[in-house]
Amino acid sequence: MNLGKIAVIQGDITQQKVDAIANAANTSLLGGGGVDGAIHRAAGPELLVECRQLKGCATGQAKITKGYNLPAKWVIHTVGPIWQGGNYQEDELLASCYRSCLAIAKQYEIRSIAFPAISTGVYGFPIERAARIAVSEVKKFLEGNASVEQVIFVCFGESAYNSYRAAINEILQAE
Ligand code: AR6
Repeated sequence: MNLGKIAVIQGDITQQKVDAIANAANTSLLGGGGVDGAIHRAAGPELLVECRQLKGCATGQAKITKGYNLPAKWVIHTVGPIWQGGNYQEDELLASCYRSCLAIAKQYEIRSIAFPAISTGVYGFPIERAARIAVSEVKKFLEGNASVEQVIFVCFGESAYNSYRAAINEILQAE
């Protein structure tokens, strides 16, 4: 599915040939399971060495490193909220992750960026709700910034893909 600057695909984010990939990390930035583990494995041990120097990252914020052995030049590490039922600023913190990653992308003149479905794995954020937040934050950013030319949502599996397609139909095509 490709709508101008925004694309949704099923696949593995570590394989994406883009300027930057986002990582769904934790506040330590020292690696973990899920997409974080996959990114560290594919990038190689130098990624952890650079991450150690960053001294962690707050929830909703983002920090950049090089991509090392990844096809992507950069990794933008962000920390999504842990879902606690929806009354603990989870929506706003997740939106802040996308905004923070895109602000860094702009600063580094990154033209293409791929995002995983931040917080929707171990952190338990409902995928449909997360997809709507992701799509609407990216849409808002692209409307105000011309430097980023391509945003790819990389879905791990068909059900995430379907959630993103639904969000895109709702948010982008409702105009
Ligand atoms: N490519 C694209 N998406 C992936 C990949 C991949 N290779 N692998 C998993 N996903 P999660 P979170 C999807 O749990 O919920 C880590 O341990 C996955 O299906 O990786 O933000 C961190 O260190 C899901 O849709 O991240 C933190 O401790 C999405 O990526 C914690 O997990 C996010 O799932 C962060 O939890």
